[in-house]
Amino acid sequence: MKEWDRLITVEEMEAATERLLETGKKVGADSWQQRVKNQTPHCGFGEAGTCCRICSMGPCRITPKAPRGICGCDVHGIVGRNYLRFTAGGAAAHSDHGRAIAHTLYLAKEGGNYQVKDPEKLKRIAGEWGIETEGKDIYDLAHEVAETGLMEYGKPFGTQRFLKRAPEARQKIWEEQGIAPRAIDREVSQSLHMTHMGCSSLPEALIRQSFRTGLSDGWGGSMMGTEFSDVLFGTPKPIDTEGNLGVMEKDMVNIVVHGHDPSLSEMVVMYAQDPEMIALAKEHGAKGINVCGVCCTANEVAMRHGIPMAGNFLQQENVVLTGACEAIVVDVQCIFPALGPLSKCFHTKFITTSPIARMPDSDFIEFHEETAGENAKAIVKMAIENFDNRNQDLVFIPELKTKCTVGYSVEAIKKCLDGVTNSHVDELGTTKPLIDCVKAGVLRGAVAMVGCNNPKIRPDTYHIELMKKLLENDIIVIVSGCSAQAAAKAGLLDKEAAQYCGEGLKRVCKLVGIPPVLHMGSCVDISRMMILAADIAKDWGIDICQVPVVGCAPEWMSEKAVSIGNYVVATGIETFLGVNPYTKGSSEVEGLLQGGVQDWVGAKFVVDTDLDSLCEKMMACLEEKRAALGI
Ligand code: XCC
Ligand code: SF4
Repeated sequence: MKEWDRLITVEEMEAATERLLETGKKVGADSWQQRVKNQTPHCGFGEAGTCCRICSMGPCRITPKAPRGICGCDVHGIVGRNYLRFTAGGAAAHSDHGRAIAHTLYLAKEGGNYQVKDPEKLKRIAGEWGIETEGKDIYDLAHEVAETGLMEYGKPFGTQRFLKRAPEARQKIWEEQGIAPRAIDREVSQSLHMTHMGCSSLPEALIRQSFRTGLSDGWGGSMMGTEFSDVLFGTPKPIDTEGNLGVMEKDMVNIVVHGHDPSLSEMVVMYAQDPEMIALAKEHGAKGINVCGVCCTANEVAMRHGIPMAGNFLQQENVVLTGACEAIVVDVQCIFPALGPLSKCFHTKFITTSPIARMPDSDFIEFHEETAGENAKAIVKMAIENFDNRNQDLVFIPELKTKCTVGYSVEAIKKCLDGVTNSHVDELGTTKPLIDCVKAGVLRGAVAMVGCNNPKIRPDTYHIELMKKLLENDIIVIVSGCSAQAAAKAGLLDKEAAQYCGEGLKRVCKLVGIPPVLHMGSCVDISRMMILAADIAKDWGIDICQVPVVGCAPEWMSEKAVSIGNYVVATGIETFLGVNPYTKGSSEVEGLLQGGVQDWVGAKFVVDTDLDSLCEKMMACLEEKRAALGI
């Protein structure tokens, strides 16, 4: 065994949390740790997915004595419908985020709050979509591409434009299986229709629609979210930053950005760097302004500006518990309503900004693209003025801090690879050197580690322990979302972490100059992973399901994660889950998701709540794929 001595351990993080919870007790704060206790044990029907409340004859709960609901629906129909609704919720959230970004792109203008930072990428997308670029003003083009993107949500005919990015074999599978996604809103809406009382109760139909809806997210809404964010804010390139709670600064105004949509956080970051604002902070006795991030927003601003990452999902209360958070500014998704009452126990301002995420006990500053500058300035100012109210006696910032290199977009990864081999093929680069490493066995394969924290799993342990095991076995890891932040907090995004890898991966990291865990961004950026997998398959001349790559969401919790799981599997990538998606109650639904769908798309879900066996199964799957390729 290697000595993972440079890493911050889960035990150290837990000790820090314990200390923070003591502060919490002093001020009478509630915590998720306490609420988990209050909620345990969970409802068995809910956990198995066997409770139906989609009509008011119910709720109907399936037991051996009552095997059907009042309408006669059996357990498989109920579990399948619940699963599809779960998926639809996730796809709706992700894709609505994508829509907001498309809308921001539509409003971009020369000299405005939002500008086109990556015109090349914009032109490339226009080219893919058959939009004329010659002689067009870049902002006219931005409007046209944004409008075309917005139409992807509701167009009456055809399938998602980005599907063409997949290898042809994959596109054919989607067509033949009837899961090529049409307009995004249509898939979400059809999912709700199919699960209305008295519609679908056939597991196969419900799972197919789950896949199609998921695909409309991964290859539709999320992909637009990612691509348009790159156009507006720049395509990420490797950049150094820091992770874990120690990134908060004792003597500065701390503004924590949390949520998902970079339209808000980009502006907050910009105004926090404004000399006028810094001067104001100094007037209030602070040394300056420190912006740091939580959840996916952290990933977005870390990748583009090197803003430090304070933590992931289950650490969101901790940032307030430090007593040093002047404002926690949120947009949408994964925000604990608990932040309202918690912030009231401190001087912290809990600032909500989106009509989509309204919460009690918050200051609501509605954020509009048109007035983004003023809104952001007001937020930063509010935080600065609040520095006066900080109670220094309550301040405790754990001394946990790591070095991280983040920002590995597909473009950046290819560029790194190009640098080594001088194999510069075209402007977009190639994945061939990576493929050669995999073929030669220097790398055994890749794992895309994604998703959230969930109190059902000791926070971050599965993410971190799985990554360590994989690295030791020469398996490169790409990460996004809260998994990326687990890696950041531990120190796995540090290039120095290469020392812990197997010999092959260590060599690759040194040669290419990368950390062994590559930060690919936020959760919508799992679309980057899809593009990478597609490009590898195309460069290799095989379909995605043959590539030695698997997906893993060991601590997932959100509906979005289920939507993601569906599109990752439907893209042909075997997906390993450490938490069951409320399907235990139906042998038919489980049979399909964890077996039958293999015949549709060449991949399936593997659910295993045991860390070691989850890891072994992943590695075995990669080895099977290698064997099938004869490598
Ligand atoms: Fe949310 Fe995206 Fe999950 Fe983290 S990983 S808890 S979904 S912030 Ni998406
Ligand atoms: Fe019960 Fe059927 Fe109504 Fe569901 S749809 S609550 S199973 S009667």
